[in-house]
Amino acid sequence: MSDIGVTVKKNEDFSEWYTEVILKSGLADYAPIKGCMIIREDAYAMWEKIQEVLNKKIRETGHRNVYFPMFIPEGFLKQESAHFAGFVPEVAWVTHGGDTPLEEKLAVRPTSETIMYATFAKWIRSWRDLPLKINQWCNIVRWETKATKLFLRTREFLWQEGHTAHATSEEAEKEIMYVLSEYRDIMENYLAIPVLVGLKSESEKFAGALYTTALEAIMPDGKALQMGTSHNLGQNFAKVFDINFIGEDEKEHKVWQTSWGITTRLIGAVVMVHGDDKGLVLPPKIAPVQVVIVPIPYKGADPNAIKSKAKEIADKLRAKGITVVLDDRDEYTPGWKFNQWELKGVPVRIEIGPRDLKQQQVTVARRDTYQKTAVKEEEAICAVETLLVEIQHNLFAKARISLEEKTTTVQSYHDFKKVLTEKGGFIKAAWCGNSICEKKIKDETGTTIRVKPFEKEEPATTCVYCKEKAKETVYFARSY
Ligand code: 86X
Repeated sequence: MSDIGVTVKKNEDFSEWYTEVILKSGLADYAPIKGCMIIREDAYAMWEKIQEVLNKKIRETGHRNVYFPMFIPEGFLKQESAHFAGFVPEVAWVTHGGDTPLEEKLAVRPTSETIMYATFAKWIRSWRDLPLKINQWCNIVRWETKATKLFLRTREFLWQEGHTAHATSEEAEKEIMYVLSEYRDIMENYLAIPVLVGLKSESEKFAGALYTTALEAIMPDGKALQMGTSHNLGQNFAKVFDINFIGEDEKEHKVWQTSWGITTRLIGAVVMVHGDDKGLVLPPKIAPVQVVIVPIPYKGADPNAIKSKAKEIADKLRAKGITVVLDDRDEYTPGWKFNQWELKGVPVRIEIGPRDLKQQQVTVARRDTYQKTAVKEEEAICAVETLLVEIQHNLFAKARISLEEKTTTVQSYHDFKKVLTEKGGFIKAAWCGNSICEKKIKDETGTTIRVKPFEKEEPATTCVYCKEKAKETVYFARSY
């Protein structure tokens, strides 16, 4: 048991637990390059599920997938120096082809605005070419200098980047809100992770944007995690890259743009939020395996009777579109298999033993609560379908309670700091809107404004820091 199962308790050393769960469940492995990781089969399957869901949504609304080169000529990034200056230390460069130095060095894309928007300028001529709505699934390289962490911060990661150009500001705004709501649907109804949605403050927004919106979740250690972002770029890039169109009014205009993205860090969030001391706990809607069937053989009886019953049930579940593994390997004991599939977070386990066979029933165990029930064979398929839905809901409900527990409203800076040391999480406080206060709070506590919620609640009172009149209520937190 010792080195197969998880040895660290989630609430004793969260960070160690996280790494151990990922490595032992086989989601990922370290790569022989510092700061890089190997995304293994099960994690990649989850990423494909996220792709499938988002692709379906955005295709229905007229977005198309594309692929741009991963190499960006230095000149492109320089054109846009105002926004990229701060990022330069993170850029990885290709300088040689074989032994020959390149005439112009090439950045390995840290994001694709510049190469895409230089091309938009060529593609867009008239209002008839708008809106232009594209999306790219690709890898991204950012040469992190901070400590890396599996899924959350690696020097290479996978993402999607959506980029749109519109004739009007209103259309761009609609796009941003549309993307946010679809992201939210994925996070809450697929990953079962509740999020706060709102605006970033001026100092936290993407420098190239008019404003940045984001979805933020809270992790069990009280740190916030940005789950996705959607920017209103206004005409900032249109000005730099000359993305102009002739309008219906026959005059020349600049386009209005948006960009938005989610990354493989979402998988890290799923591990953190739902996992337990035995390993992963995967929401059924993104689990690569939703049901595992473990036949329990017994001495002195026909193992084939159990195996063929197991096969029959597996086929019936598969016919309902459920992903099933029938683990009838003889070289492992049932107990070993239970541990292994629990480690991998499979939502439902079906056991079929001699007693079950005799009584025409199966034993159903759920991963989220460890509850085990005997179910009549003829009701088994329906019961499992219902159970998968229930587990999905239960995981979300638990995560929502955790978000609520980890959100504290404070009136004073004294309470702010007290809450931060005692439990962390989101700290909801009134703020004057001044970036000087924001900066002081950041320097003194390590927290940043994660989000300024769209839904404005109670009228704000006085700023938690300077005690001047407050402009709004915002959420602070330490973050990944
Ligand atoms: C900001 C902005 C935006 C499309 C998204 O957030 C969603 C998808 N892009 C990305 N950003 C950078 O622009 C950036 C640029 C360079 Cl050169 C870099 F090295 C790192 C960066 N990180 C973030």
